[in-house]
Amino acid sequence: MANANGKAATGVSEKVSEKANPEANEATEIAGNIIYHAKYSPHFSPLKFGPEQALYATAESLRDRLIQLWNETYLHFHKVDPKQTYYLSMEYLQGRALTNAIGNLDLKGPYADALRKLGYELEEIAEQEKDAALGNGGLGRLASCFLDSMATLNLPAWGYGLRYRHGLFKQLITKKGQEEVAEDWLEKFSPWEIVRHDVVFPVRFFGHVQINPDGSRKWVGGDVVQALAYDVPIPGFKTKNTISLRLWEAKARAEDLDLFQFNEGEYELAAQLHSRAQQICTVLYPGDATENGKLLRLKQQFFLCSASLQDIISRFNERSTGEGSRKWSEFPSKVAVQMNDTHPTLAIPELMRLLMDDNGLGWDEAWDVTSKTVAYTNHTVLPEALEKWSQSLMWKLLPRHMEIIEEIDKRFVQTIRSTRVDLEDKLSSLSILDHNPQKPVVRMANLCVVSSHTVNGVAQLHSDILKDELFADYVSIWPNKFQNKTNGITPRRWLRFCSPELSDIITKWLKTDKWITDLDLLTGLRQFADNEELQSEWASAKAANKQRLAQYIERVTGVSIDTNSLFDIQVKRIHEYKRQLMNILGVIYRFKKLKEMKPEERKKTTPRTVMIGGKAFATYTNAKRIVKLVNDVGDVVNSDPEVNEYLKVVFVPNYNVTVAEMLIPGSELSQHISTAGMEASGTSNMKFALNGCLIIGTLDGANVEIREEIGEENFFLFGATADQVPRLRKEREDGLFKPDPRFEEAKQFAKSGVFGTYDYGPLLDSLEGNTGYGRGDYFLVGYDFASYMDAQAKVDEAYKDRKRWLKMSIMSTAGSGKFSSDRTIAQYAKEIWNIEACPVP
Ligand code: F58
Repeated sequence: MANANGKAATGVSEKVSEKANPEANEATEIAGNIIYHAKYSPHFSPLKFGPEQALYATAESLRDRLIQLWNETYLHFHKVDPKQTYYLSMEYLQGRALTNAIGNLDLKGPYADALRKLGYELEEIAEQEKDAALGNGGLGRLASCFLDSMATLNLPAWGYGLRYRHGLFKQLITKKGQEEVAEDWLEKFSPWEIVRHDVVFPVRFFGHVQINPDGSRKWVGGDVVQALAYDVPIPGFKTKNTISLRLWEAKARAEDLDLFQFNEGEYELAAQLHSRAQQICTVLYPGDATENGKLLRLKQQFFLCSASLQDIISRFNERSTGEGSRKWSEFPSKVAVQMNDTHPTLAIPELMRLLMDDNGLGWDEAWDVTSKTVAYTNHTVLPEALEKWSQSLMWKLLPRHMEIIEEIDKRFVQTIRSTRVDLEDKLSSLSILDHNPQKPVVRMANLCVVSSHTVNGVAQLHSDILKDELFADYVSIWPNKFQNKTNGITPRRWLRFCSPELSDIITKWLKTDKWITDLDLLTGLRQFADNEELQSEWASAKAANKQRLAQYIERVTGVSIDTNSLFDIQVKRIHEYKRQLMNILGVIYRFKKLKEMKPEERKKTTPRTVMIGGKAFATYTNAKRIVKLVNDVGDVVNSDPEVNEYLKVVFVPNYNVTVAEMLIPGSELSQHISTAGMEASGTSNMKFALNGCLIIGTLDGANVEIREEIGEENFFLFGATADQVPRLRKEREDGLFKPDPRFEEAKQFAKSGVFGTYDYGPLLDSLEGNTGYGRGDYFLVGYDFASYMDAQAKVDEAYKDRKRWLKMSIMSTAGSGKFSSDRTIAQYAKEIWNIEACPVP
């Protein structure tokens, strides 16, 4: 390397000599270890030590330590042999790992100094990292927050997922609106993962069931691919415990390449299995509009379940060496499997199959083990999101599993028939198999409920809806199976690391930083909410975060925003039930009114910057139209010289974890405005509230609990309640709905052509009429619009009173303690998994 001790091209401040030192704690040693990696774990030609090279070398220096901690943790778990939890999830939205690892290992100062010696700022290097987006939205991010809490709470736990080569698409905003581009987090490589060449399991697809002379059954034939493990270390905060997110990659074996065919020039044919194996982990959530797409998604789900369970079983058996083999009946006292939604449901029949066909257990024994091991978390009540797989597809891909599912269903139906005659007429909806002749399907949620020992919702309201509506009949069968576990977020990533300024103020006023792992301590801020000194420190931290955000917005959109305006943010997946359309219609109305005002009237208004961001599913047409509308409104409003001092509208492109870490600390108002009863929980609402951002929202999901915790006077509430929604929909159908004139005015204005030539007719038509597909305002935008606008007016008033606003902001943070994922995970551990902390000494 021309100049290993720093930036070759730009020069370096200090001479640092390379030295391998995985245990380095102090800046000079760390710098030496970084340079060692730049030199001896090279991924680039040796001439340059630019920011990118510095990132990889820095990450590798941390990885050394993480590997060491992981090994210690693994050995300790092996020795103590506690019950362990295995979290099965098709999604993890990990985001970047560098700042988080440095922060959790409590090495920020030394790493910043080390990099400075090498001529870099830590922040600059952190910026180089790609955002690992192996998930769609809230469900995936929840899984990642949970891993952080499991590690921090020293719980013996593992995350299992898939190593998608391309995570969630990158969103480009063009004249046409959203365009999707393949994401490239592995294009170079990920410095965090450790490939485990000794952890490989075969996973079969297709084939048939062979019946042996003794009556036992065996799944044979078909394609067999290999699942290879990659471990991503997950450090806990200020603890040695470092757990693992094990991601599976699909591979074919060398012998699966048909050399004869290859040499005949039949390259594709020769490598068929290789290419089919490769497809499995190519993308997150392959489009499932086609039969091929459905097959691939189902393959992904099974691949995750089969590989993970084989690994879990092998670990269970590993412990029996020397002590005689372990009894299968002990399995549930050593293993808890949590299914993150229905996506890993196939874990149920796969565990049954492995126990019966590979390990010789009888049905009753296998069922007892399985049903005491698995638990299911539901994340949605939207009927279109409840997974149903075609029976014929399942028979084709997983013939043995379909036999098992049929048997589970048959036994369940028999039990109900013999014990609950009153439920006879409910059986058609309670059974797992739906034999509807048009389209026979397997109802995955029903399979989960029937087979799991525990089923939980993700916020109190959502869990109540599950119990009272979706799963009400099951509750009458198993009253104790259903629980609530209100979601949470990790305070490390979502406050300590993304807003160090605000964190330092909190620590100063609470006189301790223990709140980082005991978030309820934030209530201690309440007593100071009126304190002028705290308020002024709070305001300057917020101002700094707003400044940083404004620079970011200008860089990515070219729009310059006023840091004195109210920063109003709505970021989440674009979905009609989340009602970004209501937000933008509100903005349109505001714009129209501003246009109509005299200049001196405008001066009396509260200036706002409305930021909206989120990805629309590639084939979700109305969601994409909403993205286009927001962008078009922004173009017009932002270039209007009369108005743009008082209103700016920005579509924040490519919303992801990293962008969230920039937006949330700089937010002052955030919108969580779903139709009541439709958002299971929401988790960004918690992140915003924790960062002292006020919420305008409906009584939906976790908003209800956030409002309870922070106080109703600190929450801008509006809208119908969940229990009113069915009646309001009925009234609409009956033609009884009378719209607020502001709503009509906003829609008319949107249609008038002021925002360009794009045809918004089809989008806005969803708000018209009383019935019909895609019409009749199913999400009640019209009904809620009036109270929404009234609440917005209250926001404008409150913002004018700076002291009042700051007090509300402090009260938001102070009341957010409940929403730590540490609390959520402690509840899962105690009330569902029955596992205990196992701290590495
Ligand atoms: C989300 N679900 C809920 N699903 O919508 C949200 O209210 C909740 O806070 C969060 O889970 C965590 O519990 C969610 O993100 C998905 O992304 C599905 C993934 C598979 C395809 C369909 C969407």
